[in-house]
Parts: sequence; C-alpha cells; structure tokens
Amino acid sequence: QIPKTAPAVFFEKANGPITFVVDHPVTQPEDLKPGEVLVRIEATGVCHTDLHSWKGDWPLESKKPLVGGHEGAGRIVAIADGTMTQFKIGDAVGIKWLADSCLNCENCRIGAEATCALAKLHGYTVDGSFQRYAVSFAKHCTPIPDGLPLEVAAPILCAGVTVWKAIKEANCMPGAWCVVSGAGGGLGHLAVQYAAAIGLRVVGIDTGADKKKLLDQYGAEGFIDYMQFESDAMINEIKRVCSGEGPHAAIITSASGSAYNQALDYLRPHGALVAVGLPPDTYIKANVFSTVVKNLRIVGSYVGNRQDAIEALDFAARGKVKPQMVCEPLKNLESVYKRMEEGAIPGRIVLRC
Ligand code: 8ID
Ligand code: ZN
Repeated sequence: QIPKTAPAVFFEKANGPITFVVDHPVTQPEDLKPGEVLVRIEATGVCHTDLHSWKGDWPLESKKPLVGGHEGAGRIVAIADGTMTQFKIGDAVGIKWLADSCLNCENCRIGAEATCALAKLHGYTVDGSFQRYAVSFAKHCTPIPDGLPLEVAAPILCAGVTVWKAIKEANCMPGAWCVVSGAGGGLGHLAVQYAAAIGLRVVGIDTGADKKKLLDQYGAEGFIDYMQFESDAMINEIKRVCSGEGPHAAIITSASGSAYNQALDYLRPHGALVAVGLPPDTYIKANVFSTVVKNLRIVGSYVGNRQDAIEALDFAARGKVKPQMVCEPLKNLESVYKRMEEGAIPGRIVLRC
C-alpha cells in the first residue's frame, strides 16, 4: 500500500526553480537502513529557515537536489528491519530540523544534539517534509500526543521547540519582562504564547495591524511597531513599556539583522539577549564596558533537543499554545516563500501533503 511515487517539492540549485511533482520516487520499506522509518507526512509548516535554505544565504552547504521542510507531522508507515524503537506502524510522529545525531558524543550526552558534529538536518542535509513520504530516523522522531491534530503539531516541531528552548535559555522568573522581536512571525507568535504561559510579561516588536491584532489575543502587554520609531526613540519606548527599566530578556526571532541592533541597549542589568533569528552576515555589536557593568548575557539558541520537543508539544496539547496558521496545498510553497519574504504572514502557513 506504499506507492512507488508521490507528490513532493524540490529545487536543484539555490534560488533556482521550485518544482512541484506528483511522481517523486518513494523510498520503499525494504530500502530503509536500520534506524530509519518512513513517515506519511500529512502536514508541514513552512519555516523561514526553508527560505534561507532555498536562497542559499547561510555559510553552510546543503544537499542538492533538496526536498526542504522540517516541521513535518505524519504517521509511521514503515520501520527498517533491525531498528530498536518504541514506535509502531501508525504512530503519529513529528520530524524536525534535527533529523539524526550520534547520541554518543559529548554534545549528545548532555542533550545538545543539535551541536553534534554528525548531525543530519531535515530539509537541509537530508530531504525533509515537503513531500508525502519522508525518510526519518526513529531515535529523533518526536511522538505527537493523542488528540493533537497533526496540522496543529506541525508548527510546534520547529518554531515551537525553538522558542520554548530559547525562553528556557533566558532563565527568567514569572513576572519578568520578556521582549520578543519578530513577534508576529512563525517563531515569534509562539514565543509570545510560551512566555505568557509561564507567567512572563511579554512585549512584542514587529510591524503592521495584522500582527498587532494577533499578539493582543495572547495577552501581550505591549506591541511596538518597529517601522514607526527611530532607533533611540524605540529604545526609550521599550524601556518605558517594561516598567521604565527595560526587559529582563529579549528573544530575537526576526529574520532581519536590524532587530539585533538595539537589544543590548534596552535590556535591564543582568538581562539576556537570546539570539534565535538567523539573518545572514550579521554581527551583534556589544560595547564591552556596558556589557560588563550591566552584567549582560548574550546567548545563542539553536533549535531544541528531543525533550524540548516533547515539552513544546505538551503545551499545545493542553491548549496553552495555539499556532496561528492557514492551511494550503503543498504546491503553494513558492507563493508562501514570496509572502514570507515580504513579511506578510502573521503566524505560520501549514501545507497539506
Ligand atoms: O534554531 C534556531 N535558532 C532557529 C530555528 C528556526 C528558525 C532559527 N530560525 C530563524 C529563521 O531561519 C529566521 O531567520 O528564525 C528566523 C525567523 O523565522 P520565522 O519565524 O519562521 O520567520 P517569519 O515567520 O518570516 O517571521 C519573521 C518576523 O520578523 C519580523 C517580520 O515582520 C516577521 O513577522 N521582522 C523583520 I523581517 N524585521 C524585524 C525587525 N527589525 C522584524 N521584527 C522586529 N524588528
Ligand atoms: Zn525552522
């Protein structure tokens, strides 16, 4: 019952044509290697990372031709012979950015699998979720809780996991102020919800009435439209909104570099800048004197581990976090990239496979 071919979207070179086909070859169960599973993807989010990957704007080589996508939710339809796993055929699982890692190096042993030197990345170094049947790795598939619709789980598998982990890195107590920059985007709108869910006081930075409206729903205590402020005025406004003293944390999920510029100036002493968004060729410029005397922290946060993924999905299963999403057919990927580039997507687009 596993077809020989199925729909997929791929590209052969950076910035090249984005091709939708209905007859992409499907890896057959007997061709899976030990440890691998075949997942019938039902829904996949489109992350801005997929757009960077197609544009080829990061200093990291990717596989070509490439089937992108790393927020895939589906069901296991085959498990390679000789695979040690708790999963059974029919189980709902997620496939995320981190496709596989050795689980044996120091990084993996401390639960930092994303920094494993042997890590494989879905939609980057191995094919991902922009297809109906994807090969993944049993040890890194994430179990999706019963009752959580697969299209709702999809955006959690990268955007949700990543921002949940980033909020943990900020290390704030309930009641602390947390600024989310890029707050109306895929990662940002979930960051606002996770932060609110653990009792942080949240201020969103982004632009446009649609994004403001979205964030108001989540109990954000402020929305700052970055297009309406000059740099110094914006720093003052952020400080003003956060009890006059600035936030305890700034989670930067914007895909543009400018969002990084002011964070060190508006954070209060002991504040944390958590770097999440990945604009190419961008530097965080920190004044050493003020970084030292304000006891600031600058922390990079790269996706999350298997446990972070389970925790992130649990918030969604309990209804504490709800992705804002619009479902569209897989063949719309190219048009989604256009809208994403224009910053015109509040929340996430989820493609049905
Ligand atoms: O593990 C990681 N660190 C990780 C995981 C997943 C994604 C990092 N990312 C990276 C992506 O590669 C991308 O660079 O996070 C970034 C955001 O991904 P996304 O949330 O999927 O992108 P989006 O939906 O396009 O949202 C970006 C938002 O940023 C706003 C836009 O308006 C949009 O709502 N924005 C921009 I562009 N410039 C801004 C600025 N100067 C800004 N918001 C505030 N200030
Ligand atoms: Zn992503």
